[in-house]
Amino acid sequence: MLYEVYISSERKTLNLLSNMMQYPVYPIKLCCLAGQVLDSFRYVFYINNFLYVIWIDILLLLSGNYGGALGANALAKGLEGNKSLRELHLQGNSIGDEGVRALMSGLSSTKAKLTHLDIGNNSISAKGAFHVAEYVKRSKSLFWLNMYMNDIGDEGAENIADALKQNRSIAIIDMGGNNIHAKGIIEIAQVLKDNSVITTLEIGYNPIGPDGMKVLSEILKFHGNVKALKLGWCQIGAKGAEYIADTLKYNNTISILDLRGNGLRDEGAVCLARSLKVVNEVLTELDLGFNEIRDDGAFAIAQALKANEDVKITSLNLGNNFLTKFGQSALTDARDHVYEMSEKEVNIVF
Ligand SMILES: *[C@@H]1O[C@H](CO)[C@@H](O)[C@H](O)[C@H]1NC(C)=O
Ligand SMILES: *[C@@H]1O[C@H](CO)[C@@H](O)[C@H](O)[C@H]1NC(C)=O
Ligand SMILES: CC(=O)N[C@H]1CO[C@H](CO)[C@@H](O)[C@@H]1O
Ligand SMILES: CC(=O)N[C@H]1CO[C@H](CO)[C@@H](O)[C@@H]1O
Repeated sequence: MLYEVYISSERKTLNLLSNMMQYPVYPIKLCCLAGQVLDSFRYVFYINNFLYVIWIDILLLLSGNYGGALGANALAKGLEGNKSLRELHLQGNSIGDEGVRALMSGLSSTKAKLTHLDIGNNSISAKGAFHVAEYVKRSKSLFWLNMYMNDIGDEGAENIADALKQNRSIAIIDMGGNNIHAKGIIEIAQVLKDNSVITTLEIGYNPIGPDGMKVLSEILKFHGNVKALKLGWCQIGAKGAEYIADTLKYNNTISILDLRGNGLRDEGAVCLARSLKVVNEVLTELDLGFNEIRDDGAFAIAQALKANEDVKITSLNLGNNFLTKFGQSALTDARDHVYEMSEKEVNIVF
């Protein structure tokens, strides 16, 4: 197994090393064999007969190295008792449910204050999600959790939701591509009723459908502090667009909204345009790529941009839709109009 290791820039040894070598040496990125670091999360080496010990801050197991359950076990053992590690990136290493159980157990007993954990693409099912949830409940430092491209399903989502209700350190969470349906997303949505810490929620590539979108939208109307909401390829359709468009009319915090690949069509685009017309001072980036939107949808959005002096959008993606040159020039006109009226630049892609 090959690990990429990033080393603390704070340690005395590094300063020493820096002096020795007459140039700043950090942040250092080393590639080394697993065995060299796994036992203690230190990296030991000699320069000019001096022994250097460096504590490891960020560990990244290169994707596709096949860490497997065994690798995760070894890693878990190394974790126990160590304080230096801050970030663990293990995406794409076939860790599986058994491996993740060992790993979470190691993380639970380590003194390290882990802030970033990436276990994306690791064949983790609801069983594994249970162990992740148990760890999340106990962690006081975890800020960023990435579980994309596993298969935790609705049951796993419920476990994670349960953990997020109990503990409030995670601000950025990615559960994209986990076969989560409306049932699971409703559990996650409930968390937001009483959580102002989560600011980025990525749930793309989950078939939440209009029903999931409805509940999430209702809750986001009055609750939570989500600034980036990523819902690409969630099968929400025009109906789902109507729900989220309605939410945007209320006071909320959503600044980045990704609705790519949701079959919104003109109908959905018109709903969103209606909201853009009356509000939204917060929304700055709207991504509507891959949505079968035609000229009518583009006209509606162009009109909304012209009509709303307070609109704060700086980036609007309508790429990979069905616009002709008529829809495109309406959008270009709207962009020029906004610039003339307010000197605000809107970057429109089609
Ligand atoms: C997922 O991980 C496997 C190795 O386990 C790798 O071959 C594959 O490319 C990864 N997929 C993505 C999209 O990263
Ligand atoms: C909406 O937000 C503004 C500014 O944050 C605040 O003054 C206003 O009271 C809020 N309105 C509602 C209905 O929450
Ligand atoms: C800094 C720290 O906690 N270091 C410990 C890491 O783990 C080894 C054994 O696995 C201990 O000997 C170190 O003291
Ligand atoms: C940051 C935070 O909320 N930490 C809490 C996580 O949950 C444990 C157990 O419920 C608490 O002890 C922590 O204070």
